[in-house]
Amino acid sequence: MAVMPSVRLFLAAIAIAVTAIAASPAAALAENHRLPNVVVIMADDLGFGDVSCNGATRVKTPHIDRLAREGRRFTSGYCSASTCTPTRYSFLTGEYAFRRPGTGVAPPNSPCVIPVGMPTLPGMLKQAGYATAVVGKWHLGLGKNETGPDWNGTLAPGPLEVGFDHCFILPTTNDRVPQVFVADHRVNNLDPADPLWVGDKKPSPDHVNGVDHRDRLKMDWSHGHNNTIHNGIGRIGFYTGGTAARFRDEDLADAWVAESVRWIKAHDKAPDARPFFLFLASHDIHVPRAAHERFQAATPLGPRGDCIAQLDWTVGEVTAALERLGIAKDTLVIFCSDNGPVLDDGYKDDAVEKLGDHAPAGPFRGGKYSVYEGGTRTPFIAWWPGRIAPGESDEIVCTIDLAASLATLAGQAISAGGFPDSVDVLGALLGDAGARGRTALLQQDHGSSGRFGFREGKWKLVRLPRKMAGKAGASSALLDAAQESLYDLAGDPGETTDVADKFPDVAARMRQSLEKELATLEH
Ligand code: NG6
Ligand code: CA
Repeated sequence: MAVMPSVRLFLAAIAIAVTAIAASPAAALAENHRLPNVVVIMADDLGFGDVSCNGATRVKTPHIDRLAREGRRFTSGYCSASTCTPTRYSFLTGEYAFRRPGTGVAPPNSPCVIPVGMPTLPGMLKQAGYATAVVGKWHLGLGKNETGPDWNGTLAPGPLEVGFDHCFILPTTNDRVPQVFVADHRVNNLDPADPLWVGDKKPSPDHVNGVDHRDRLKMDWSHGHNNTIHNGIGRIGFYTGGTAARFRDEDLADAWVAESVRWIKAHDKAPDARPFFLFLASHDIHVPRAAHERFQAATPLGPRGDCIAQLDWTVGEVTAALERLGIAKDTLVIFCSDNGPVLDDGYKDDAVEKLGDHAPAGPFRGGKYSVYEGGTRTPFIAWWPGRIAPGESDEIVCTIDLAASLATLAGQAISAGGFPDSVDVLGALLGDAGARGRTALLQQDHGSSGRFGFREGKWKLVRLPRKMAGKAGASSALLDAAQESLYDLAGDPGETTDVADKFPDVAARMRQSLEKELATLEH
């Protein structure tokens, strides 16, 4: 039957409407009868310039570059802090970490720093019907005692009490004790006859914990990383026992890739086939940098380069698994880092000696521990084949924004008081026409130093305290008379020239906005 012109027009109009709907996240749901999966791969201490899609030449990251080529690469993508614990706290809670004291770099026996009952990103996704898991470095504390959790019993609260269904984690960082995996509530492979003890005092005068292979990795522990030696590498903090549970540093990435792929697969084949959220928190390229033997000498940059190669492999394995399972088109992958780069972070591993002209922070000033751009402006890529068009964006997006953005993606209302500092930048992440990122972003270091960065559009205010209050006086340090500088990032991305005197009105306006944020310490 011939179609009447008016009917044809009508059908064309429906086709346009359907295409428009299909481009929205809600339509992705209608089309697939389920919400998209979300995988966040967070690297550790990876700088903006450490990946070849951001300009590195002496190390190649083909798998990360592929995500950038096929997805959206952000040139103003940030984490919220220039150290690990606060960035992870903010990523999971949508709250600036400086607002909650005790969210600085967590020690080996730290209790869980996210209060149970606080709205979290994984908790919100669970509400929306997602299966949720964290695999990798946790570094947000376990248990509730200041003296540490019951390492031989139930480790709670932890990931499972703040929104994850499953975890397979390293409790802190690998330069801190203990070198064991925690699977859900227990230390994996722990032999009850050989209990695990973790503490901050030397347990015996001759404590070295195992055979001392000081030369094996040519690590130098002069910075205090020599409390305990395990696998030939010195660590911060003391531990004894748990021998069967201990891993080899070289096997961390393999274990986490295997567990991530296993969990994705098990979940995808589950009869209910719920959408899933996987937070894969790689330990690469944090110290101690002991990549698997097959990555050793992969680049001319020494162990730091080996770990970049291992991280890139990790990304490749996870994306390959999504493709093998035929679910890449139903999965949003975000690749990011927890803070900017550092070379010598307590181990002499040739990172400085073999650096050459490699620029870990790219064109930016500073790195880990800094509130200059290099501390928090880090690799940031969003990949979702068939939904995110290939491209590049200079919109400001931050790991702290994933909470509010993914709430929109999952069609979830945010509970009262939840995600207070998280901005919905979903449109910018997906590359929707005209969608904008943040207008302003606060940048912190570990949180109580009084140092802050504040970016608004092209302007950047750096605020350093004139005098530091004592450790206990975190709040007075925050509000102490400060020394400020202003940079125009458009013409001076490297923050070399202070223009505060030239643009006093801009500086004053930004100071006011920043102080307004700082005045609210805790919600
Ligand atoms: C520092 C450690 C450093 C690293 C950092 C945390 C020293 C001298 N330095 O205290 O090695 O562990 O804490 O890194 O002990 S982060 O990426 O987890 O924030
Ligand atoms: Ca880190």
